[in-house]
Amino acid sequence: MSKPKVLVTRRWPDAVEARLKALYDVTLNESDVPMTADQMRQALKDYDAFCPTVSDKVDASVLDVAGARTRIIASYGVGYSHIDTEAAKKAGFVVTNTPEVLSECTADLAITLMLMAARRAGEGEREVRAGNWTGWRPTHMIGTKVSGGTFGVLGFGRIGREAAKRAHGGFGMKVIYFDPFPVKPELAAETGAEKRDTIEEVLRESDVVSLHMPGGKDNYHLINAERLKMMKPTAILVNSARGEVIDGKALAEALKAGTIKGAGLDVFEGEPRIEPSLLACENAVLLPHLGSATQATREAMGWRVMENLEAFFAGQAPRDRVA
Ligand code: 8YV
Repeated sequence: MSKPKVLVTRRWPDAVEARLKALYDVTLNESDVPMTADQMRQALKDYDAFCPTVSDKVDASVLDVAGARTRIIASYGVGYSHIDTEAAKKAGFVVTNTPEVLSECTADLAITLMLMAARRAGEGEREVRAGNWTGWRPTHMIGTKVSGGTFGVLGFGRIGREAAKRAHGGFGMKVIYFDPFPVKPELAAETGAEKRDTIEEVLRESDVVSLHMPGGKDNYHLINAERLKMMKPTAILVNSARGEVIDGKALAEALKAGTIKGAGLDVFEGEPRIEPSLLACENAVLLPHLGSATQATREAMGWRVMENLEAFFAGQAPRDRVA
C-alpha cells in the first residue's frame, strides 16, 4: 500500500520531520510566505493530510472544495481559530490541534511579557543600545512592582492556570479569574484563585491582566476602549493568546493617554502586520509570536501532530480532535 501523502505548510524541527518522512510521502512547503487560498484548495485535492499552522487561514472558502482527497487537517498549535471548524465539519474533514505540550512555555512567555512591561525592559534595552544611558539615578526609568499584586486571568484553561501558578508561586500574587466555563475547584485551589463572575470585575481589580482565551469571532475585540477604561491606570495588560482579542487601535490610545500603564503583546490581529499606532507606544512590549518557541516545545508539538496522524491513518480516533 502506498504511503499517505502529507503536506506540511511550514518547516518543523528536524527530528520530527525525519520521522514524518519515514512514515509518509511528505511535501514540506519551504517558503516563508504563507500559502494562498488557491494553493491550499489545491493541496486539499492532492494530499491525504494537510498540516497548517496559525499563519494559514483555512477559512470556509478554502474548505469548500469539490473532490477533496484530504481527510484530516492536523494543525501544529493549540489555538485553531485560523481554521473554520464549522465549515470543516460540514465538509467532512477531521481537525486536530496540539494542546497541553505548549502550556508551560506559553505561560513562561506571559510572565516574561508581564515583567518586561512592568519593569520597562524593552525601553531600557533600547536606551542602552542607542548609547543614551547616562548612568544610575534614583528616578531613572521607574517601573511598576508586580510582586504581591493581583494577577487577573481571563480564560482559566491550561495556559492561564500555568501563568497563574508562576505569578502566585514566583511573585506572591493573588490570582483572580473569569472563565465562561466551570473550572474544577481543585484546579483553582492550586493557586488559591478566586473566581469572578464577570470580565469587568477582573479588569477593575487586577494589577496585571493576562489574556488566555481562544481567538475567533466569539472573543473578537473583547478588550475594547470601554473595557480598557475599567482597568487601573497602573495596570499592565498581557496578551499571549490571540491578537484579535484586543482592539489594537483602542489599546494604543489607552497606552498613550495613560488609561493603563503598559502592555506586553506576543500576538496581533492580522499578524505579522502590527497596528502602526501600537508601534509608536514606548510602553508596549511587542514580541513576534514566541509563546511556544522553544526547541523542546516545538518538538513536542510536532510529536503531537504525528500522534494524531498515526491514529487517524490506523483507523482510530485521534486524541486531539476538535472537529
Ligand atoms: C504556536 C500558538 O506556535 O499553538 C498556538 O496556538 O499560538 C503558538 O504558540 C503557533 O500557533 C503555531 O501554529
